[in-house]
Amino acid sequence: MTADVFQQLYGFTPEGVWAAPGRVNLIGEHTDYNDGFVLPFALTRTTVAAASRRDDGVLRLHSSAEASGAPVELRLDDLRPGGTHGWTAYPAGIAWALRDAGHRITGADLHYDSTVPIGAGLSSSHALEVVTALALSDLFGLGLERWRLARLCQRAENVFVGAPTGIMDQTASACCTEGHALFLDTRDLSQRHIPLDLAAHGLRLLVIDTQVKHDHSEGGYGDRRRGCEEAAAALGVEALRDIAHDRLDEALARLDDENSRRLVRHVVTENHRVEQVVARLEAGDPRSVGPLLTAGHASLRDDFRVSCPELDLAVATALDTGALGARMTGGGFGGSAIALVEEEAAQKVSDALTAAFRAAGHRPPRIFTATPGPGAHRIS
Ligand code: GAF
Repeated sequence: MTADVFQQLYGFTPEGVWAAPGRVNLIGEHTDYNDGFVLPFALTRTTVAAASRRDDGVLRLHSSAEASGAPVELRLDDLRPGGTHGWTAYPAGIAWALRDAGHRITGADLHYDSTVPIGAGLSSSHALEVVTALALSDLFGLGLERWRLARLCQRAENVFVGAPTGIMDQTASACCTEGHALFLDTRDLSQRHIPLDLAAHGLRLLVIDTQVKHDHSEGGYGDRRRGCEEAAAALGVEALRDIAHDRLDEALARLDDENSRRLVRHVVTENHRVEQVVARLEAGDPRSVGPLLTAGHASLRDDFRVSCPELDLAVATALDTGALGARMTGGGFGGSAIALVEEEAAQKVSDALTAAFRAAGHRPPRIFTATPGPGAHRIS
Protein backbone atom coordinates (compact mmCIF):
# COMPACT_ATOMS: atom_id res chain seq x y z
CA MET A 1 0.00 0.00 0.00
CA THR A 2 1.10 3.53 -0.77
CA ALA A 3 1.11 4.62 2.90
CA ASP A 4 3.22 1.60 3.91
CA VAL A 5 5.85 2.31 1.26
CA PHE A 6 5.89 5.95 2.40
CA GLN A 7 6.48 4.79 5.97
CA GLN A 8 9.36 2.52 4.88
CA LEU A 9 10.95 5.25 2.76
CA TYR A 10 10.67 8.20 5.09
CA GLY A 11 10.40 6.51 8.49
CA PHE A 12 7.05 7.98 9.60
CA THR A 13 3.35 7.75 8.75
CA PRO A 14 2.09 10.12 6.00
CA GLU A 15 -0.36 12.84 7.01
CA GLY A 16 -2.70 11.75 4.23
CA VAL A 17 -3.25 9.76 1.06
CA TRP A 18 -4.89 11.17 -2.10
CA ALA A 19 -5.86 9.76 -5.54
CA ALA A 20 -6.37 11.35 -8.96
CA PRO A 21 -7.55 9.47 -12.06
CA GLY A 22 -6.36 9.30 -15.65
CA ARG A 23 -9.03 10.09 -18.23
CA VAL A 24 -10.35 8.95 -21.54
CA ASN A 25 -11.92 11.51 -23.86
CA LEU A 26 -15.16 10.41 -25.48
CA ILE A 27 -15.06 13.24 -28.02
CA GLY A 28 -13.75 16.81 -28.40
CA GLU A 29 -10.11 16.50 -29.43
CA HIS A 30 -7.76 19.44 -29.91
CA THR A 31 -10.65 21.74 -29.08
CA ASP A 32 -9.53 22.71 -25.57
CA TYR A 33 -6.81 25.18 -26.60
CA ASN A 34 -9.36 26.64 -29.02
CA ASP A 35 -11.73 27.52 -26.14
CA GLY A 36 -14.04 24.72 -27.31
CA PHE A 37 -15.98 21.76 -25.92
CA VAL A 38 -14.72 18.41 -24.61
CA LEU A 39 -16.38 15.32 -23.14
CA PRO A 40 -13.89 13.24 -21.11
CA PHE A 41 -14.55 10.88 -18.25
CA ALA A 42 -12.31 9.75 -15.38
CA LEU A 43 -10.85 6.26 -15.53
CA THR A 44 -10.97 4.03 -12.48
CA ARG A 45 -7.17 3.87 -12.82
CA THR A 46 -5.52 6.39 -10.55
CA THR A 47 -2.27 7.84 -9.31
CA VAL A 48 -2.13 7.69 -5.52
CA ALA A 49 0.08 9.96 -3.41
CA ALA A 50 0.97 9.58 0.26
CA ALA A 51 2.27 12.90 1.57
CA SER A 52 3.41 14.91 4.58
CA ARG A 53 4.43 18.52 5.09
CA ARG A 54 7.99 19.70 5.75
CA ASP A 55 9.06 23.10 6.96
CA ASP A 56 12.62 23.28 5.62
CA GLY A 57 11.96 24.20 1.96
CA VAL A 58 12.72 20.67 0.71
CA LEU A 59 10.59 18.56 -1.61
CA ARG A 60 11.26 14.82 -1.60
CA LEU A 61 9.66 12.78 -4.38
CA HIS A 62 9.54 9.05 -4.89
CA SER A 63 7.60 6.85 -7.29
CA SER A 64 7.27 3.10 -7.36
CA ALA A 65 7.37 3.38 -11.17
CA GLU A 66 11.06 4.30 -10.87
CA ALA A 67 13.58 1.52 -10.45
CA SER A 68 15.98 3.68 -8.44
CA GLY A 69 15.45 3.37 -4.69
CA ALA A 70 16.08 6.77 -3.13
CA PRO A 71 13.68 9.74 -3.25
CA VAL A 72 14.67 12.68 -5.45
CA GLU A 73 15.37 15.72 -3.26
CA LEU A 74 14.76 19.25 -4.56
CA ARG A 75 14.95 22.66 -2.88
CA LEU A 76 11.82 24.75 -3.45
CA ASP A 77 13.86 27.93 -3.83
CA ASP A 78 15.88 26.35 -6.65
CA LEU A 79 12.86 25.41 -8.78
CA ARG A 80 12.90 27.22 -12.15
CA PRO A 81 10.84 26.64 -15.33
CA GLY A 82 12.70 24.24 -17.59
CA GLY A 83 15.15 23.36 -14.81
CA THR A 84 13.74 19.97 -13.75
CA HIS A 85 13.55 16.96 -16.07
CA GLY A 86 11.86 13.55 -16.15
CA TRP A 87 8.79 12.65 -14.10
CA THR A 88 9.73 14.85 -11.13
CA ALA A 89 9.17 17.96 -13.29
CA TYR A 90 5.38 17.44 -12.91
CA PRO A 91 5.13 17.45 -9.09
CA ALA A 92 7.96 20.00 -8.82
CA GLY A 93 6.04 22.18 -11.30
CA ILE A 94 2.98 22.06 -9.04
CA ALA A 95 4.97 23.21 -6.02
CA TRP A 96 6.51 25.97 -8.16
CA ALA A 97 3.11 27.08 -9.55
CA LEU A 98 1.52 27.16 -6.08
CA ARG A 99 4.33 29.29 -4.69
CA ASP A 100 4.38 31.48 -7.78
CA ALA A 101 0.67 32.13 -7.20
CA GLY A 102 1.52 33.35 -3.69
CA HIS A 103 0.62 30.25 -1.68
CA ARG A 104 2.82 29.34 1.28
CA ILE A 105 4.29 25.89 0.64
CA THR A 106 7.22 25.04 2.93
CA GLY A 107 8.17 21.59 1.64
CA ALA A 108 6.77 18.06 1.48
CA ASP A 109 7.60 14.37 1.29
CA LEU A 110 5.64 12.42 -1.32
CA HIS A 111 5.46 8.87 -2.53
CA TYR A 112 3.43 7.87 -5.61
CA ASP A 113 1.90 4.65 -6.94
CA SER A 114 -0.04 4.54 -10.20
CA THR A 115 -2.24 2.24 -12.23
CA VAL A 116 -2.63 4.76 -15.08
CA PRO A 117 -0.68 3.44 -18.08
CA ILE A 118 2.23 5.81 -18.74
CA GLY A 119 2.52 7.49 -22.16
CA ALA A 120 -0.70 5.86 -23.36
CA GLY A 121 -2.60 9.11 -23.99
CA LEU A 122 -4.66 8.49 -20.83
CA SER A 123 -3.30 11.43 -18.84
CA SER A 124 -0.85 9.73 -16.51
CA SER A 125 1.08 13.01 -16.21
CA HIS A 126 -2.10 14.97 -15.43
CA ALA A 127 -3.10 12.47 -12.75
CA LEU A 128 0.35 13.03 -11.22
CA GLU A 129 -0.11 16.81 -11.36
CA VAL A 130 -3.63 16.80 -9.95
CA VAL A 131 -2.91 14.40 -7.10
CA THR A 132 0.08 16.56 -6.11
CA ALA A 133 -1.94 19.77 -6.31
CA LEU A 134 -4.77 18.32 -4.22
CA ALA A 135 -2.39 16.87 -1.62
CA LEU A 136 -0.47 20.15 -1.24
CA SER A 137 -3.66 22.20 -1.22
CA ASP A 138 -5.07 20.04 1.60
CA LEU A 139 -1.81 19.76 3.56
CA PHE A 140 -1.29 23.52 3.56
CA GLY A 141 -4.97 24.34 4.09
CA LEU A 142 -5.29 26.27 0.82
CA GLY A 143 -8.86 25.12 0.14
CA LEU A 144 -8.48 25.67 -3.63
CA GLU A 145 -11.57 24.93 -5.73
CA ARG A 146 -11.21 22.16 -8.26
CA TRP A 147 -11.21 24.43 -11.32
CA ARG A 148 -8.43 26.50 -9.74
CA LEU A 149 -6.39 23.36 -9.16
CA ALA A 150 -6.85 22.47 -12.83
CA ARG A 151 -5.71 25.94 -13.98
CA LEU A 152 -2.72 25.73 -11.69
CA CYS A 153 -1.78 22.30 -13.08
CA GLN A 154 -2.04 23.65 -16.61
CA ARG A 155 0.29 26.54 -15.74
CA ALA A 156 2.80 24.11 -14.19
CA GLU A 157 2.71 22.01 -17.33
CA ASN A 158 2.86 24.88 -19.84
CA VAL A 159 5.46 27.02 -18.07
CA PHE A 160 7.49 24.71 -15.80
CA VAL A 161 7.46 21.45 -17.80
CA GLY A 162 7.24 23.21 -21.18
CA ALA A 163 4.39 21.21 -22.77
CA PRO A 164 1.86 23.56 -24.45
CA THR A 165 -1.23 21.51 -23.56
CA GLY A 166 -4.79 22.71 -22.98
CA ILE A 167 -6.98 22.44 -19.88
CA MET A 168 -9.06 19.31 -20.59
CA ASP A 169 -7.04 16.62 -18.88
CA GLN A 170 -6.33 18.41 -15.61
CA THR A 171 -10.00 19.43 -15.33
CA ALA A 172 -11.15 15.88 -16.07
CA SER A 173 -8.90 14.46 -13.37
CA ALA A 174 -9.89 17.14 -10.85
CA CYS A 175 -13.63 17.53 -11.58
CA CYS A 176 -15.12 14.33 -13.03
CA THR A 177 -17.73 12.40 -11.05
CA GLU A 178 -18.37 8.67 -10.94
CA GLY A 179 -20.83 7.38 -13.54
CA HIS A 180 -20.65 10.58 -15.60
CA ALA A 181 -18.80 12.15 -18.49
CA LEU A 182 -17.81 15.79 -18.06
CA PHE A 183 -19.21 18.19 -20.67
CA LEU A 184 -16.74 21.03 -20.28
CA ASP A 185 -16.70 24.42 -21.94
CA THR A 186 -12.97 25.14 -21.88
CA ARG A 187 -13.53 28.88 -22.35
CA ASP A 188 -14.98 29.48 -18.89
CA LEU A 189 -14.65 25.95 -17.41
CA SER A 190 -18.43 25.68 -16.99
CA GLN A 191 -19.40 22.04 -16.59
CA ARG A 192 -22.29 19.64 -16.96
CA HIS A 193 -22.05 16.07 -15.66
CA ILE A 194 -23.64 13.75 -18.22
CA PRO A 195 -24.80 10.33 -16.91
CA LEU A 196 -22.94 7.57 -18.76
CA ASP A 197 -23.98 4.02 -17.93
CA LEU A 198 -23.07 2.11 -21.07
CA ALA A 199 -23.46 -1.29 -19.40
CA ALA A 200 -27.14 -0.52 -18.72
CA HIS A 201 -27.56 -0.25 -22.51
CA GLY A 202 -25.63 -3.48 -23.21
CA LEU A 203 -22.64 -1.49 -24.44
CA ARG A 204 -18.94 -1.23 -23.64
CA LEU A 205 -16.27 1.31 -24.32
CA LEU A 206 -12.99 -0.40 -25.11
CA VAL A 207 -9.73 1.48 -24.64
CA ILE A 208 -7.03 0.25 -27.01
CA ASP A 209 -3.56 1.29 -25.93
CA THR A 210 -1.41 0.97 -29.06
CA GLN A 211 1.73 1.19 -26.88
CA VAL A 212 3.10 3.79 -29.28
CA LYS A 213 4.49 6.43 -26.92
CA HIS A 214 3.93 10.12 -27.51
CA ASP A 215 5.20 13.32 -25.94
CA HIS A 216 3.33 16.60 -26.24
CA SER A 217 6.40 18.68 -25.52
CA GLU A 218 7.64 17.52 -28.92
CA GLY A 219 6.81 19.51 -32.06
CA GLY A 220 3.56 18.10 -33.50
CA TYR A 221 1.19 19.21 -30.75
CA GLY A 222 2.65 22.71 -30.51
CA ASP A 223 2.54 23.10 -34.32
CA ARG A 224 -1.18 22.34 -34.36
CA ARG A 225 -1.80 24.73 -31.51
CA ARG A 226 0.11 27.55 -33.22
CA GLY A 227 -1.63 26.82 -36.52
CA CYS A 228 -5.03 27.16 -34.83
CA GLU A 229 -4.05 30.43 -33.15
CA GLU A 230 -2.81 31.85 -36.45
CA ALA A 231 -6.02 30.79 -38.20
CA ALA A 232 -8.11 32.44 -35.46
CA ALA A 233 -6.09 35.65 -35.88
CA ALA A 234 -6.54 35.53 -39.66
CA LEU A 235 -10.30 35.18 -39.17
CA GLY A 236 -10.39 37.99 -36.62
CA VAL A 237 -11.78 35.89 -33.74
CA GLU A 238 -10.42 35.34 -30.25
CA ALA A 239 -10.36 31.56 -30.71
CA LEU A 240 -11.65 29.06 -33.29
CA ARG A 241 -14.50 28.30 -30.87
CA ASP A 242 -16.01 31.57 -32.11
CA ILE A 243 -16.60 30.19 -35.60
CA ALA A 244 -20.16 28.83 -35.60
CA HIS A 245 -20.74 25.51 -37.34
CA ASP A 246 -23.23 27.03 -39.78
CA ARG A 247 -20.67 29.73 -40.76
CA LEU A 248 -17.85 27.25 -41.42
CA ASP A 249 -17.90 27.47 -45.23
CA GLU A 250 -17.81 31.23 -45.07
CA ALA A 251 -14.78 31.11 -42.73
CA LEU A 252 -12.99 28.55 -44.92
CA ALA A 253 -13.45 30.75 -47.98
CA ARG A 254 -11.62 33.56 -46.19
CA LEU A 255 -8.49 31.48 -45.57
CA ASP A 256 -5.91 31.26 -48.30
CA ASP A 257 -3.86 28.25 -47.22
CA GLU A 258 -4.99 24.66 -47.16
CA ASN A 259 -3.33 23.84 -43.83
CA SER A 260 -5.32 26.54 -42.00
CA ARG A 261 -8.52 25.40 -43.68
CA ARG A 262 -7.96 21.84 -42.47
CA LEU A 263 -7.26 22.90 -38.88
CA VAL A 264 -10.31 25.16 -38.78
CA ARG A 265 -12.56 22.51 -40.34
CA HIS A 266 -11.52 19.99 -37.71
CA VAL A 267 -12.01 22.27 -34.72
CA VAL A 268 -15.38 23.65 -35.84
CA THR A 269 -16.83 20.26 -36.79
CA GLU A 270 -15.42 18.63 -33.65
CA ASN A 271 -17.09 21.19 -31.38
CA HIS A 272 -20.34 20.45 -33.20
CA ARG A 273 -19.84 16.70 -32.75
CA VAL A 274 -19.36 17.15 -29.00
CA GLU A 275 -22.69 18.98 -28.76
CA GLN A 276 -24.39 16.25 -30.81
CA VAL A 277 -22.94 13.46 -28.67
CA VAL A 278 -24.08 15.22 -25.50
CA ALA A 279 -27.59 15.63 -26.93
CA ARG A 280 -27.77 11.93 -27.86
CA LEU A 281 -26.50 10.77 -24.49
CA GLU A 282 -28.97 13.02 -22.71
CA ALA A 283 -31.73 11.60 -24.90
CA GLY A 284 -30.78 8.13 -23.59
CA ASP A 285 -29.49 6.93 -26.96
CA PRO A 286 -25.78 6.09 -26.53
CA ARG A 287 -25.77 3.65 -29.48
CA SER A 288 -26.31 6.53 -31.88
CA VAL A 289 -23.07 8.28 -30.93
CA GLY A 290 -20.98 5.65 -32.75
CA PRO A 291 -20.91 7.36 -36.18
CA LEU A 292 -19.98 10.69 -34.54
CA LEU A 293 -16.97 9.06 -32.88
CA THR A 294 -15.91 7.60 -36.23
CA ALA A 295 -16.38 10.94 -38.00
CA GLY A 296 -14.20 12.52 -35.30
CA HIS A 297 -11.43 10.06 -36.10
CA ALA A 298 -11.59 10.78 -39.82
CA SER A 299 -11.31 14.49 -39.08
CA LEU A 300 -8.29 13.98 -36.77
CA ARG A 301 -6.64 11.69 -39.29
CA ASP A 302 -7.31 13.59 -42.51
CA ASP A 303 -7.70 17.24 -41.51
CA PHE A 304 -5.83 17.65 -38.23
CA ARG A 305 -3.31 14.91 -39.08
CA VAL A 306 -2.47 13.73 -35.57
CA SER A 307 -3.21 10.03 -36.00
CA CYS A 308 -0.65 7.33 -36.78
CA PRO A 309 -0.76 3.92 -38.53
CA GLU A 310 -1.37 2.00 -35.29
CA LEU A 311 -4.31 4.23 -34.27
CA ASP A 312 -5.79 4.00 -37.78
CA LEU A 313 -5.42 0.23 -37.71
CA ALA A 314 -7.12 0.02 -34.31
CA VAL A 315 -10.06 2.11 -35.53
CA ALA A 316 -10.42 0.32 -38.87
CA THR A 317 -10.21 -3.13 -37.27
CA ALA A 318 -12.74 -2.28 -34.56
CA LEU A 319 -15.18 -0.95 -37.16
CA ASP A 320 -14.64 -3.94 -39.47
CA THR A 321 -15.44 -6.26 -36.57
CA GLY A 322 -18.71 -4.54 -35.77
CA ALA A 323 -17.87 -1.64 -33.42
CA LEU A 324 -20.58 1.04 -33.46
CA GLY A 325 -17.92 3.73 -33.61
CA ALA A 326 -14.21 4.19 -32.94
CA ARG A 327 -11.66 6.97 -32.74
CA MET A 328 -8.27 7.92 -31.42
CA THR A 329 -8.48 9.59 -28.02
CA GLY A 330 -6.16 12.22 -26.53
CA GLY A 331 -3.54 14.24 -28.35
CA GLY A 332 -2.55 11.55 -30.87
CA PHE A 333 0.78 10.68 -32.50
CA GLY A 334 0.44 7.38 -30.60
CA GLY A 335 -1.40 6.58 -27.40
CA SER A 336 -4.87 5.06 -27.32
CA ALA A 337 -8.02 4.60 -29.38
CA ILE A 338 -11.54 3.90 -28.12
CA ALA A 339 -14.24 1.68 -29.60
CA LEU A 340 -17.92 1.62 -28.68
CA VAL A 341 -19.08 -1.98 -28.95
CA GLU A 342 -22.05 -4.16 -28.12
CA GLU A 343 -21.31 -6.13 -24.95
CA GLU A 344 -21.44 -9.46 -26.82
CA ALA A 345 -19.03 -8.23 -29.54
CA ALA A 346 -16.32 -7.05 -27.11
CA GLN A 347 -14.29 -10.27 -27.14
CA LYS A 348 -14.47 -10.62 -30.91
CA VAL A 349 -13.29 -7.02 -31.40
CA SER A 350 -10.43 -7.49 -28.90
CA ASP A 351 -9.29 -10.69 -30.58
CA ALA A 352 -9.42 -9.06 -34.02
CA LEU A 353 -7.35 -6.11 -32.76
CA THR A 354 -4.68 -8.38 -31.32
CA ALA A 355 -4.55 -10.41 -34.55
CA ALA A 356 -4.43 -7.31 -36.79
CA PHE A 357 -1.57 -5.78 -34.79
CA ARG A 358 0.35 -9.02 -34.91
CA ALA A 359 -0.17 -9.35 -38.67
CA ALA A 360 1.04 -5.78 -39.20
CA GLY A 361 4.17 -6.42 -37.12
CA HIS A 362 3.13 -4.03 -34.30
CA ARG A 363 3.42 -4.68 -30.56
CA PRO A 364 0.18 -6.18 -29.23
CA PRO A 365 -2.28 -3.50 -28.02
CA ARG A 366 -3.42 -3.43 -24.40
CA ILE A 367 -7.20 -3.47 -24.29
CA PHE A 368 -9.53 -2.78 -21.37
CA THR A 369 -13.12 -1.68 -20.73
CA ALA A 370 -13.43 1.85 -19.35
CA THR A 371 -16.18 2.92 -16.96
CA PRO A 372 -16.48 6.45 -15.51
CA GLY A 373 -14.81 6.65 -12.10
CA PRO A 374 -14.61 9.49 -9.57
CA GLY A 375 -12.40 12.56 -9.89
CA ALA A 376 -9.52 13.35 -7.54
CA HIS A 377 -10.23 12.74 -3.86
CA ARG A 378 -8.66 12.19 -0.47
CA ILE A 379 -8.46 8.53 0.58
CA SER A 380 -7.30 8.95 4.16
C1 GAF B 1 -3.58 16.28 -24.85
C2 GAF B 1 -3.60 17.62 -24.14
F1 GAF B 1 -2.99 17.53 -22.91
C3 GAF B 1 -5.01 18.15 -23.97
O1 GAF B 1 -4.96 19.44 -23.44
C4 GAF B 1 -5.78 18.13 -25.29
O2 GAF B 1 -5.37 19.20 -26.13
C5 GAF B 1 -5.62 16.78 -25.99
O3 GAF B 1 -4.27 16.40 -26.10
C6 GAF B 1 -6.23 16.80 -27.37
O4 GAF B 1 -7.60 16.96 -27.29
O5 GAF B 1 -4.20 15.29 -24.07
